Amino acid sequence: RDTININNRGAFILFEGCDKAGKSTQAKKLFEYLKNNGHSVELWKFPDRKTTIGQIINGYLANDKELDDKAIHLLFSANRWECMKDMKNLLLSGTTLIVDRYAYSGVSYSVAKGMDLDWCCLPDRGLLSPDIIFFMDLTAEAAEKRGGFGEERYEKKSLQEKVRKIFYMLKEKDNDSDSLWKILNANQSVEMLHKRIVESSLKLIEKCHQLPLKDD
Ligand code: DGP
Ligand code: NA
Ligand code: NA
Repeated sequence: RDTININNRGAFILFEGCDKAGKSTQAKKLFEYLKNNGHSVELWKFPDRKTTIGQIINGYLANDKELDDKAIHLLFSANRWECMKDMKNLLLSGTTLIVDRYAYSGVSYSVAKGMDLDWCCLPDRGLLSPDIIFFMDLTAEAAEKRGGFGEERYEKKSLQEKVRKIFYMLKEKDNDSDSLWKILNANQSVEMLHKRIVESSLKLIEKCHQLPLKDD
């Protein structure tokens, strides 16, 4: 594991979970909170549909385009890789990054389709590691009640159930000694969740100032 020693770096805060779990809502609320309290902070989202690669991904998710499972998996990963340099520079310059989905979604959705776990993990090896993962946990039944799933490719109850199981598998696979994963019951009020997320994030940001940045 390579490490870069730096003082006063920003924290890499990740939100993960199934569709409809409330990741984007909480990521945005945390962003606003930190910004309003004088922190240097940016909000990022994957897939980043604005890049050339992101536009292909968008077409695939909208069911406009069919792509080989392995090809689309690699494109999702490439969409993260193309941002690494900018993310690293921001973190090293002291900016905290709040990221809405990342490599854990990358692996979970592909493995849920029936792809091999080890093969799926490989392309993301070496990406920057998050300092904390807020896993917004919601059952597929509860997700469906939130106005139902939309038209996009993966928004189906049976697939979401598998995705959720694989997220838990990835948590087990991470030897979680420094409690990277925070499992949050997403079936509670937006404000309760926000309060808890702010508390953990403030502690983390303080701690990260003295920690090296990890890429594994
Ligand atoms: P979102 O914009 O967060 O609603 O995500 C779009 C959909 O794409 C959602 O169903 C989750 C899925 N997704 C996100 N990242 C990846 C990835 O890296 N690989 C795969 N296969 N699916 C992903
Ligand atoms: Na979605
Ligand atoms: Na979202």
